[in-house]
Amino acid sequence: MVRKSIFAVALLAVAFGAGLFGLSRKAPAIEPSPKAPVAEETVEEYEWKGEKRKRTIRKVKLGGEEMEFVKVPKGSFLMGSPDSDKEAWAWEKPQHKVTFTKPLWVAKYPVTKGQFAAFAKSAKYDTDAERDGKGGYGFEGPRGKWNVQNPKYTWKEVGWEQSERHPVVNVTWADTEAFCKWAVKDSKTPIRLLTEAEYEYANRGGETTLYFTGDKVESLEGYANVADESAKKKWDKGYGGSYGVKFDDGEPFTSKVGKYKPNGFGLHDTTGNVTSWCADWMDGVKSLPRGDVTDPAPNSEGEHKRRCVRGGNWSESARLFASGCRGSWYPENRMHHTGFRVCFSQE
Ligand SMILES: [Ca+2]
Repeated sequence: MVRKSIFAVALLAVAFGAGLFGLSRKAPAIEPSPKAPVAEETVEEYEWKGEKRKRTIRKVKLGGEEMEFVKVPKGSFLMGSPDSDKEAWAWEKPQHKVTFTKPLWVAKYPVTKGQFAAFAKSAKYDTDAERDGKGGYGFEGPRGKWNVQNPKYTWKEVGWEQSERHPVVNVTWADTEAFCKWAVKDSKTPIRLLTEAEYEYANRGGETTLYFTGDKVESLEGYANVADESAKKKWDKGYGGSYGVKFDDGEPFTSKVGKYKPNGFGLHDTTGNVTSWCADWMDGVKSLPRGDVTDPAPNSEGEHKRRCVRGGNWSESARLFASGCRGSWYPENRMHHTGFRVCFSQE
């Protein structure tokens, strides 16, 4: 199922997308955005390739705990893969300039199992995998099949040990939407999924290389949880063998968020660990927009069959970690390698 990822374009019309909040500001009489409490900002140091940098953090109270958001500066970047990249898919081109006119607060990590548990408990929410009886995907070890669908697999159980700090998986797009709606209400902050343009901008962290760490996949060592040597030892034959990246990141499956070093903007796990659902629709094989765009809304074109995903995960390797790589799943897909990250726009 993973490999069926048909990659395509897509854009907009998500109930809680950037477009809606943009609209809300222009027409507050219709549905005003929630008034977020003034969150305290703190500055902390992190290291990017040996250089000391500072990131501004807002801690938003959510489900009785705090979720950290990092201020991603406004700015422009070249979205997509360059023509010189012959391995890139056609739908990653043409490269075009995207400009964001406001900073974006992006969660420092993907949503964790603990954060999702707080939501499920508070909202009395059962995920699609729990409700429809089909379940999600899991690993049947000790050296078994890595990709098995079974009703017993849900966000709670995946066949390997998960702590509260592991990223939540086995969630559908609708599950992420339910989480965001709850989060908006609970935190009074317009929390939502990232658009794919926002995701790529945040993931690149100001870099223009193929991967956010460099032009070679090995540059991700220490920065990302990928299909690596440790995965090869754990998985059944036929997967991981010729597929894995040639370093050992110590994690055959998902890993606790923040285990690896952050990117240039100070965000962790933007590549690898879990693939992230994005707000856009992405149907068929389409190219990226031609020409420059500013503050693009999530794509709403196409047949609305598939939602965009970004970032690559613990079960994938090489090209799928390229910052310009675009993928999509059916919104009802629930997989043990896909979770989500949230953000909110600068008020
Ligand atoms: Ca790994």
